[in-house]
Amino acid sequence: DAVKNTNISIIGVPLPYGADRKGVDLGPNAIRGANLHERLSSLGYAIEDLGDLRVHRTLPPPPTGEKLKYLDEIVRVNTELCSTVAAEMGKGRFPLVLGGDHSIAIGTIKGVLQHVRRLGVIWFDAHTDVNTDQTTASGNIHGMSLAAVLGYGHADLTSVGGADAKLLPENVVIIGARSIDPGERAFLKAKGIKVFTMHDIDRHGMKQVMEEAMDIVSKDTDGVHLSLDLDGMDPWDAPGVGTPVSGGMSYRESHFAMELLFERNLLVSAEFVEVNPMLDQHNKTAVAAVELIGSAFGERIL
Ligand code: 4U7
Ligand code: MN
Ligand code: MN
Ligand code: MN
Repeated sequence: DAVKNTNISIIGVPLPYGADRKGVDLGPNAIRGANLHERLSSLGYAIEDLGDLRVHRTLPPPPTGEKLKYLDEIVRVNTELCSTVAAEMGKGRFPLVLGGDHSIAIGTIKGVLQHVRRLGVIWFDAHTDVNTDQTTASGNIHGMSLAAVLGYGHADLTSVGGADAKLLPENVVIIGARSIDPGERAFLKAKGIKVFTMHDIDRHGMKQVMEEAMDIVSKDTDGVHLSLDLDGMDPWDAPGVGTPVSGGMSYRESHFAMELLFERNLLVSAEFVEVNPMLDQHNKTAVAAVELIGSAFGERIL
């Protein structure tokens, strides 16, 4: 009745380029500042904080209409993240990655895949992040990361950590979606990816949604990764995100989901992304991230 691995390696990735929005690079330190270490230590985990990966601070703005903005730097950072995550898992440690924008899921997941070939993924998000260079309207790579780890999109993105390491669509579930682009809708349908939308959460409740989701991601897999975009929560509770969408998961719904996840003991790795302190109110979103992490690692009300 605990996360199997009690040795956690924290990896900060202050990457803003996938969102093309200033401030999300400050996410890792905002999360640390909301007492991440203390929360995990008091739960009995042994923490090692590896600090932040190096990200170039000054890059020229991409040309207008660019379909893959800041591709080279995003690929460079994700490649480094992939090796870092793989190395920590090689030491038997649990990688806890702090974003940064959601493009970092590419490096995290590709790194985890080096150790857990049959990997399940729970993708908490208002969005589904399955655009490709062919379908994107924004050119923002944080909207393409799930497609990339499934093996679709620009070759520079899909080949991070090796093109043949990829997720299978039947091992992925998306929870909390309420903003899906037309090209993404077609992709999700074609690949048969299970999406629990906000409508499904309203209709069936978080308990049933999480039970079904965990059944799916644990079937024929050897571990589960949690990729949690804070914009999955309602902007009332998590205002510090670059692409807020109304009607999200409530404070309790999202906590309850994490508590249920802990009970099933499935996680081998996790990342919390898209915290933007420049858009936040009183560090509310970073605090929410730390509270969700606490619940996912075993914190209980009583
Ligand atoms: B996030 C969007 F068009 N789909 O591609 C896009 F709505 O990681 C948003 O979930 C992507 O925050 C959001 O730009 C990416 C848009
Ligand atoms: Mn999102
Ligand atoms: Mn996302
Ligand atoms: Mn976002």
